[in-house]
Amino acid sequence: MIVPATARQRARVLHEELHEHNYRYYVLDDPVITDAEYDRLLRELQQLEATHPELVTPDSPTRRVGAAPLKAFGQVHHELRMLSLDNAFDDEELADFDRRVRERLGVETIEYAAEPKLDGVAVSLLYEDGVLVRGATRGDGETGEDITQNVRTIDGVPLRLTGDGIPRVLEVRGEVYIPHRGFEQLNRQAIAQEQKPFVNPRNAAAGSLRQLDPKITAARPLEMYCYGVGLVEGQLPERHSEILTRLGEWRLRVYPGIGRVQGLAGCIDYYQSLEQQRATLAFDIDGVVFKVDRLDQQQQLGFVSRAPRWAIARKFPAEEAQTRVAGIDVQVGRTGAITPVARLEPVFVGGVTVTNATLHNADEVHRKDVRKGDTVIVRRAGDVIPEVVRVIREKRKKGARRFKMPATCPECDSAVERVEGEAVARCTGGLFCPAQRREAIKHFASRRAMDIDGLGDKLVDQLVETGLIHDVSDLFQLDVEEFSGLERMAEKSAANLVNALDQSKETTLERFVYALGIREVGEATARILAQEFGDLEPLMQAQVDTLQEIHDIGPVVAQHIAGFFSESHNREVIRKLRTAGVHWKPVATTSVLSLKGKTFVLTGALSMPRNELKDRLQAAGARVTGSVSKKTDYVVVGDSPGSKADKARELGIKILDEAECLKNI
Ligand code: D41
Repeated sequence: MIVPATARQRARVLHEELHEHNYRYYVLDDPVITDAEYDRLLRELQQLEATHPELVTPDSPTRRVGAAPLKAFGQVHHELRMLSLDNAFDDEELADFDRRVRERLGVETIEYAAEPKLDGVAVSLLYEDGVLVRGATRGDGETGEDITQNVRTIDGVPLRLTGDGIPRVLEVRGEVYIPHRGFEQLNRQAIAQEQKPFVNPRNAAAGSLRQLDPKITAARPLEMYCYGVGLVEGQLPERHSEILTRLGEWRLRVYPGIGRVQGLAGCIDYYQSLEQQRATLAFDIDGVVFKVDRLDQQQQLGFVSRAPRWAIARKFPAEEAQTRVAGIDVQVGRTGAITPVARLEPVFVGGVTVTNATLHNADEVHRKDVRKGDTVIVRRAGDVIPEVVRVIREKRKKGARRFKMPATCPECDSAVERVEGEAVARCTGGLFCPAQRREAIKHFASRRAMDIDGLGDKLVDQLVETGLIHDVSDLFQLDVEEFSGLERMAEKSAANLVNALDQSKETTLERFVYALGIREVGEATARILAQEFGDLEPLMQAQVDTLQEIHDIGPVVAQHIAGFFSESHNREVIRKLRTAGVHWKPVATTSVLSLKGKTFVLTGALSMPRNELKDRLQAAGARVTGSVSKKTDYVVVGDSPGSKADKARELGIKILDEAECLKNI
């Protein structure tokens, strides 16, 4: 059948438009049409192609999905070997690398291209006359698997390059990965469908590319950044950094923050700045790659065995490490919650030595099946508490016993209870339990509660152990002499402590309510209670029904609050605290504040400590939450904001910078 010229022309226009919108959406992150409009154009092209199959080309925007499942992957021989990267684990090794390069080339300073080392899967894309004709995994560097139909489903991978000077043959190499947000969503789905969640984004990316059915790959949130070229027939610039710029111009995705730096010092600066940004990046990176920028110098250097002499990966300190579980203890928290903790053989992870890792609760221990003596992978990300990721089952010794939650509290022998439907087991000892008492006092003294300077955890342990204090009100009865009798407590620090205790007596109602440590009453709830009741007496009198009527306070929390104040022991402690001089100004409950009821999210690096801005916003009646949703009114964005800013834009939420925000307070 002959295709009418009008249909052919229309198909061409649709190709152009769809490629353009795809590029704007997935590469530039700056779409100019709605998803619905995009779908309309795509459907129109699909219909045209259905009527006139001759119009279907391999680079048609309709060809991303639709290929039939394969029986097996074909093999791809890499014309030019895909090399691997040498590693440098500290600045000294990096300096050695730089020195070797300088000596071989006989020059004083080297210009390096610097780029993040993505933690994904290395992939090769082959373009002929600008059209994507093949995608392959790295494999052993020599032979990989043909995953053409899978890479086609990755929206950020152009099916056709656009622009000037595109080589006739261009092999592009890069890293396919799954960003954090996509990973979390993927695992939520997996759990909802009762499938095993992925261990980490890299495994998820690798698994997604290895699907024989491209429809499965298409449903995975894969992305790609290009880091270099392989086989080329045609002209390219003389520098690595300029080649990457050209790739970007032809609409391939290239990381926007690639640097060109001078010498070792420049490399170290770049490394440090990326390490700082690491937590705010939308994807996992495990280091920085430095490459001699000039291609003539690269050529001169050549490679040894499988790695080029002109490139090195400066790795971040490992966030995961292997160690052994010396034992599993349980810790009793402030509210009696019993948390199993793995005691580890000390191991250096993510820049610190780790000796304990939380196991969260009994279900978690059993799910991961962690046992005493096991070899485990521990992980430490940023400031979070280290955790056991998984057990290496092959290394388990015979006779290793499953963990059992103790039936009685290890601290006070009271019964341990687990309420139906709750994950947490609790000691029923209440303030009879020394562990709960200790933790309650630590909480009371903490910075965001009563802020008693100099009353650290170790000191509280001593005070409770020696019987000097029994509850928080006893703190205010101690004098310099009594404090200086304690271990590692000089008279000077004892005097400072008495002074700090004295100063802490002047507080606010919300801090005081928070400091009491009522179950599930965090800072936000304490603030609401202070604003609603204005002073402590009406709050202490409030019945469960009254409390429940308050917006944001549910039946469980209401029960905890009323329960706390109904206990004579608690009322007595409060009375003693007030007698000792703890006081606050009543809160004006009727005053209407400018930001009352508005929800804020803070993201990126601000010029003031984040908690300070949070305090000021809350003082003005605003709520400050951690994640962006439709209910968010404003997102305050600092330097290097992360995915929260993207999400705000996506949802059309108003974005303020710090200065604009302060003006509103
Ligand atoms: O981001 C990466 N993971 C990355 C990997 C990168 N930015 N650059 C790389 N450069 C190379 C050379 C220098 C050998 C072309 C690489 C890799 N290789 C690589 N990825 C997996 C194996 C090797």
